[in-house]
Order: sequence, then structure tokens, then C-alpha cells
Amino acid sequence: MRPACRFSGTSPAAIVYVVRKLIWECRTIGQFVLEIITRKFVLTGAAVAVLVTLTNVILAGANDYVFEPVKTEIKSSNVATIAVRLRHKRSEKPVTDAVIVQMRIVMAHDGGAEMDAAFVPLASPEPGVYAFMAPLTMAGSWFLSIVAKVPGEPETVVGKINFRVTP
Ligand SMILES: [Cu+2]
Repeated sequence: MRPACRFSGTSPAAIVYVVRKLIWECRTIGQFVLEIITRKFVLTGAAVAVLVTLTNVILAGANDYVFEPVKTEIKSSNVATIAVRLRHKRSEKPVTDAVIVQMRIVMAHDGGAEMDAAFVPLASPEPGVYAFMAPLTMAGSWFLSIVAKVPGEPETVVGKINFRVTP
């Protein structure tokens, strides 16, 4: 779910300001923001320069990181462990100092109903791996959404991971 984005102002400076605000307010991805700018403005030379700068700033951010599951199959348990690895794409380096700011573990059921699982953060089993304990007693397809803050990155990193709980 995305909150409605506000957009006003037409000067390059205003665009920069509004886009910064948009990123912060809407926590949306860079491409989405750029799409709005491109659609709403007939770009002047100055605006194009601003846009190119913004593209670099935005795309160099959260898209540089990726969350990956350590295991995509987990045995059902009241104290199951889910672990995800956060890594910097280009350097392949694990990101050890991220702060998980939001997380949800859900199972989708027929008819659109969702089942939430509570979780408890665990100590990191290896550098760049973030682990949680959750009661995953129901076998089937589960979904993990995770939002992390990486030091030095203005944008938050969002991960979406599907995994299977086996009986
Ligand atoms: Cu369920």
C-alpha cells in the first residue's frame, strides 16, 4: 500500500525538494518517482540535469542491496528459524550493520485472508545474516517482507522473500 504522493512546484530546485520529500514520505522506489517527474513535467535543460543527478542518487541507493533467503524450505515448527542474507550487489559483500526497521511474515490463504506470524530476532549466525524465530506451524507457502536501514544510505532497503514451510 502506498500513501498518496503530493507533488507541486515546477522549478528544478522545487523538483529536488519535492522529490526528496517524496522519497521520504512515500518510501517508494526511485523508478516510480522518476516516472512521475517525467510524466508531469516538460523537461527544460536544467530540469534534465537535475533529473540525471537525481537518477544517479536514487538508483545508487537501495537498489545496490539485496535480501536473499538462506534457506527457502523450512521445516514446520513452533520455534522455526528464518534467516536472510543482506548483501551489496556489486561488491558481493555481506552487510553486517543494517538495522531491521520493519518486518512481516505472512501466509496467504484462499480468499485473500492472511495469517501473520509473530517473530523474535535472533543473534546473527554469520556476518550479514539476519535471523528470526517464528511459530511456523502451518505447512505451505509463506512470504517475508523486510525493510532495513543501511548506515550511509538515505533510502531504506526492501526485501520480499517467498519460502516454503514443509510438514
Ligand atoms: Cu496459514
